Amino acid sequence: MTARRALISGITGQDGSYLAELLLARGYEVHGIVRRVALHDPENRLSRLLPIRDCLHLHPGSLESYASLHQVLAKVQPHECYHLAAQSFVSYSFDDEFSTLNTNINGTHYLLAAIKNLVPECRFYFSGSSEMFGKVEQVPQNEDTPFHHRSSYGISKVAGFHLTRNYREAYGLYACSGILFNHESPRRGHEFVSRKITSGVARILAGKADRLCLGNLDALRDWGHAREYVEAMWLMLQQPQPEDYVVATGETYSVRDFAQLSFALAGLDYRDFVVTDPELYRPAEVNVLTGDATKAIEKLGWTPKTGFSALVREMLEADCDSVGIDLSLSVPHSGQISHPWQLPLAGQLTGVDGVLQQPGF
Ligand code: G4F
Repeated sequence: MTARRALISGITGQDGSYLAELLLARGYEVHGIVRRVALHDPENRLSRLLPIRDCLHLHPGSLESYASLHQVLAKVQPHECYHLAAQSFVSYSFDDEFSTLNTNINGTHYLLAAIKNLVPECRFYFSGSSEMFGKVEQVPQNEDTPFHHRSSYGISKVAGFHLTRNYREAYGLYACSGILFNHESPRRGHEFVSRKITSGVARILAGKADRLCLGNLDALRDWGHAREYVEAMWLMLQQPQPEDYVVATGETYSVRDFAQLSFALAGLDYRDFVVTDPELYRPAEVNVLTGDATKAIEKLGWTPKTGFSALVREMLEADCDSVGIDLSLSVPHSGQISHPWQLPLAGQLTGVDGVLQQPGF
């Protein structure tokens, strides 16, 4: 039997690399769309893929060019297409709305159109985002929660979500969106707050920095592990019918919680090192996100496994390793959803309204 072919846009990123590993393990022939320049600079631009590089088929292409995407689709003829590529840094979308909107909306539209024209049987996954809920109109957020985006990034994701739904309804494509809440890992880009914090703590421990500048410490996020979230993507494309799903842990913590725990695990007090910089605040903030993944849990059989403290610890350990520090952590490691208030922290971790958060499900 010939292997199923999967095509991933954004294969070089955090999610793309985990998804490629998952698909290879499941026997897929895995293809990825990458910028041409990446093929000439693999050490830097394909760094997350280096261990599996020889098992992948990489094709040059750009979200800004319909012709290039058409060419790749025509050549690969995939059974499944995972569209993960985007300008995904919310802050940047305030600096350049035009490129975020153009790249993200057109890229999604081009891929959908090429699939419709060339391989209409191909199953399509779109990476939606909890940023679509923005100024939330309901807590927790599920598939029925109205969108109230707060950035051009959020607008671009809402547009991609509606394009995906429209291609499903108008042209009969098997096309669905995952509405993914924040998901992190040691492979997270350094521009995102989680990695900025854990790599910042590692640099402080290594004597390479003496402070960490952050923006809004009170923003609340629902943080899960990226490796588990890509499993939900795959499950979405294995169902009898295409549908949209929220993917989240149901637990919410603040940026301050993240910093407090990271520093505490390193034996430090975040208040001695964290400096807030008004320049890092966003013109329109998403204050709180909490996902309700009941539908994914019940219909896909997906469950979040890594809790907040295990996630922070894994990221911190990896960043410490990379600066040559062996962080001998004394706190217990269950690997399951765990509750940071069980950890020996200097202060208490607080969630919405200052109340310790309970699991959402
Ligand atoms: O880590 P962040 O930049 O992630 P954000 O904006 O929540 O978006 C991430 O998750 C979305 C899913 O919900 C994805 F769609 C999106 O692509 C991305 O992966 O910021 C998290 C929070 C924000 O409230 C921000 O204001 O942290 C706050 N923050 C405080 N100081 C900071 C900083 N964010 C960054 N990046 N850098 C700071 O210094």
